[in-house]
Amino acid sequence: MRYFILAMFVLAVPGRLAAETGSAAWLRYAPVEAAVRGRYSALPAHVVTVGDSIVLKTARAELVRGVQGMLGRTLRAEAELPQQSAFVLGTFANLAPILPGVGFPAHLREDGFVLKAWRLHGFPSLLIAAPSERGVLYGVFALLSKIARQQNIAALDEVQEPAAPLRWVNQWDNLNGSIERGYAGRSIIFENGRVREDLERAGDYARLLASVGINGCAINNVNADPRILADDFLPQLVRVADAFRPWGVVLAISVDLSSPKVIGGLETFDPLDARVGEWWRRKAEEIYRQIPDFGGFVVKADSEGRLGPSAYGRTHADAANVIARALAPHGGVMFYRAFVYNHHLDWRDAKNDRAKAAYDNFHPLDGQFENNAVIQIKNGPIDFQVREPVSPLFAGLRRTNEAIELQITQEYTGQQRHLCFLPSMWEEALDFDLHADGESTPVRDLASGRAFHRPLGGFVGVANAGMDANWLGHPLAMANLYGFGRLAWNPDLQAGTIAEEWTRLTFGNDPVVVRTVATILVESWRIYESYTGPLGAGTLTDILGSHYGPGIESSERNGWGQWHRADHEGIGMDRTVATGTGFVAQYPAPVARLYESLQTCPDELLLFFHHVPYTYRLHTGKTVIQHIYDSHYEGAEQAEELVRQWTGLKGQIDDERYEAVLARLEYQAGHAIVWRDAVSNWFYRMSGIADAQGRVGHYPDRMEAEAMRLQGYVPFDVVPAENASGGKAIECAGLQPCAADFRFDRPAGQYELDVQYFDQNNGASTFRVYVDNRLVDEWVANGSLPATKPGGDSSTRRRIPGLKLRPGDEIRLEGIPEGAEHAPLDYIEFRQGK
Ligand code: GCV
Repeated sequence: MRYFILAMFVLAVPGRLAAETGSAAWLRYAPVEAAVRGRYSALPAHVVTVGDSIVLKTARAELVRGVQGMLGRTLRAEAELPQQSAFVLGTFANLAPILPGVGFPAHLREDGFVLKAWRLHGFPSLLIAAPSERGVLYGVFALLSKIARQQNIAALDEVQEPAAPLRWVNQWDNLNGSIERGYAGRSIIFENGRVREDLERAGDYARLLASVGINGCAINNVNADPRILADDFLPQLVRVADAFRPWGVVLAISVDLSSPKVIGGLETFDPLDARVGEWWRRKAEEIYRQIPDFGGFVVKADSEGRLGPSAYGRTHADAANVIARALAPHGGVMFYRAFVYNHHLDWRDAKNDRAKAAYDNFHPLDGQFENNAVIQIKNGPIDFQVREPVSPLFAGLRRTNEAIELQITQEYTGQQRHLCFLPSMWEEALDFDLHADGESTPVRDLASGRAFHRPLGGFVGVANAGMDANWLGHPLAMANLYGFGRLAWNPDLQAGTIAEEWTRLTFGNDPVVVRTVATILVESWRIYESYTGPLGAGTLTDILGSHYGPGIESSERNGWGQWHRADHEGIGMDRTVATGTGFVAQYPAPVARLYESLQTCPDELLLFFHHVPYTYRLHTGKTVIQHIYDSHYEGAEQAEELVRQWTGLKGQIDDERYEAVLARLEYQAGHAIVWRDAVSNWFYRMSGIADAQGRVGHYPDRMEAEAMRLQGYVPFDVVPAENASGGKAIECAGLQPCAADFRFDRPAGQYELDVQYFDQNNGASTFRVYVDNRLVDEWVANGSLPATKPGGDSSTRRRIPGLKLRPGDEIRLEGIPEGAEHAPLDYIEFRQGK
């Protein structure tokens, strides 16, 4: 009872915002504030849906739900057009005969919609009409979004249509329930080799996707398990399609090209063998019999160990077409990925270049693909790095459908532990003018099919949402999923507009909240870039492992081809025609000229296209090496600044989401320092050129753990050395608990103490900090970082604020190991006056 009273009290505290997990994402339908509610008082109280398809029913239910949530009014559903004002929902075909005067647009793309204020039988009404039922649903979501963002909808007369017909997400979910490059828990679709019994969350996901106009979802990893096409799997797929259907999201799957052999009982998967064609034809027929609105297949072939047409000396067009032909009679689409490259490239050959692979493989096949085949091209020629130029292949296919593949899941951009708002990057890629045929052809027009009048085209986002309540792990990462959908619908949108829209929907319309969150979002990509991947060198991460923490040398001397070629003299991949790999020649002439010349190549891509000495001066006047140092220091400071900006919102956002974001931003600020130190020390060691500002290698506020008095703890070398301060750390591998102590020898005062330790995922050590035997902090290192050993992935900061210290105080760190984690410690750092 006491708890109940306490709970009542907490709920009743005036102004306190109710806790939210983030599961509602941008579809919260939070009550509109009283001050603006009047704006919507004239909205109809009735809703009539003309037609009764499942999607129309969903549209009506969503409208009722949204209006109820935001305006506290229950719309009455009517069977016929009422003699009073109403929301009227329906397709043009159904509405035109009964609303003859309206005049719907004659040529609206499928999925477009009309929102129109109209006098119905003399009563002010609101029409939500579209060429397709899905368009009606999108119209409902658009209207509700306007109300949530407090827009005036009194005299609505708006027509919207998507830029491209295909707006899909891919999930890289494995049948066992794990997700490749997923950072938010287990799969919402699969569990233990089967489709989950409970698909409620899959349905909720489809609702989120539909709300931003996404109309297809390929549910399994492109490294596809052939079992997905086994006969006994189909009934399970039927259930997923059923969960998606009310939201107009078509189900698609990734398939393995060798399926006819591996699960089909044939001795071959040669795409030109008639038996193989027949196998795909029958398979497609069987699927469509049970899932008539099935979307199609995604294929990754001859890439990263996947089998492909090269096994039989066939082309990618042969492979794509045999499947496309099987899908065509049913209206299915065949997405064939251009991410084809040799990951055993000889790194000693300076002419080898992974960036050339997609164009080399697909450009010669232009015009040979079926009309329902779509080449799915990653935005950059390498692999979702923090900064890349756009793939030249976008301009290299004129008689072939294409789609741009963007990565929502932050594989190389902080894995949803760091904030990185990707629409800022995508906006630049989509706006980039490739000048195909000398005309203006921004990537958005090439990908959507507009530039070369292709029948199909579009946008694919690798989302990898998971079972975490907030879908993507970092509460602010959902802005990336939202932003992907918005850009797929309208690639002319600016990142700032998207950030603002998302913030209003996610956190409400308070101007300070909107300004702060939108600013944080918009700045975050450049901040992340500045401490992880300078001047187009690629994300300097552990290429061979997690793709998360720093791993500067991991890209070199192996066949993966993500080389930055840094040595003692200089850095960068020479991709010029004159002296390099010749990659630049894959771009249309005006773009090739821009990149070929050192004079015109933009600084931010310099090292992608050129190998230069560390002393080379950028357009900014700085040398490359000084830029590397400065950007890493500035980036780490800006990451700290994000924390400061966020804390200004305390009390203006519900505590649950406020704390969840704060924890991630604080972690990011600490890890940005790990990145900063690793990269700048590595380049200092490599170049031998000191930082003009004297920061690199000098840490006057630091006390190395190995320099303390150790009891039980033993120093060891961290590999690679730059991933720990001084290259060393201490661990407690023997008798426990262990301790490390020292006497404080700085001026008396108030200090903030940062303890840098390693948080592995194979143990949960306990750490305690004492000042003169007084316990001042204690924590358990039980995070879920992608690391089983001390290093750049696991290095983590614990901040202890407000410590009063005097010279002579004994500071003691105690570590109690657990599992394979030996309570490893790197250093502590003091900051005065905090
Ligand atoms: C699904 C990168 C990722 C892989 C991914 C691959 C792809 O290499 O690291 O996990 O595989 O891209 O896009 O196919």
